[in-house]
Amino acid sequence: MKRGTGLIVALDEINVHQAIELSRTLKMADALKVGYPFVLRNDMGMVRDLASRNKVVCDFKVADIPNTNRQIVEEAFKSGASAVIVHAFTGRDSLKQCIKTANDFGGEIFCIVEMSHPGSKQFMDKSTDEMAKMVVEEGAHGVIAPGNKPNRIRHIRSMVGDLQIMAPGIGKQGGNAREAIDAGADFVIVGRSICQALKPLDVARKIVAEIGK
Ligand code: O7M
Repeated sequence: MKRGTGLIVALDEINVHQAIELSRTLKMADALKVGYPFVLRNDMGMVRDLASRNKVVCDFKVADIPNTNRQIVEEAFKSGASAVIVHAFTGRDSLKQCIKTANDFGGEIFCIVEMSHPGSKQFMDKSTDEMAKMVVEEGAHGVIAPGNKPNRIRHIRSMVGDLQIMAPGIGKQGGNAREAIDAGADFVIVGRSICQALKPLDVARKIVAEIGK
């Protein structure tokens, strides 16, 4: 993904009108991230609409057998996504298929290797290193690392070399954009702190200024 301001806005918990308005207002964002809350509440047509104005990252946390993964990733890219987020824990064959499909469309795959919520420790964090190693070996474009755990971003950066890192968990989950970038993230993903603000543009500008410090 092309890095401009380093801000990606997660369009969660908003309706279709707010999404359209935000997509027009938040032009400084490098991308808008849409996931299940957004797509289930609206439809994939809205993704197409957003993708005509902004770069869109489809956060479908793809985690299935290769054949099903292929279909999900295809639909995302057909709708104009620039990147799709997939889980790494389903293993090498599932990941390989996602990357192959992305390459067919000229799109990018970002893999989750650790998460920002406490439950990540229970199973996922135990396999972060193995997953990060596989992601590099298979040629994914980047990873998702917890933005509220700078030490973990630093560690994941040391594992993935120059792959891009997107870091969610900023603001509402306690993370700080500047600290996440300093620790090695290329992008921060911010949802509620921007989308639920009375003045989303002001908050977005403040975060972009923090990133740029
Ligand atoms: O800023 P928030 O907390 O309102 O939103 C954060 C967004 O990032 C929201 O869309 C989450 O689903 C997502 N996210 C995390 O919060 N933590 C993770 O570990 C991973 C993600 C994510 O985007 O995964 C791809």
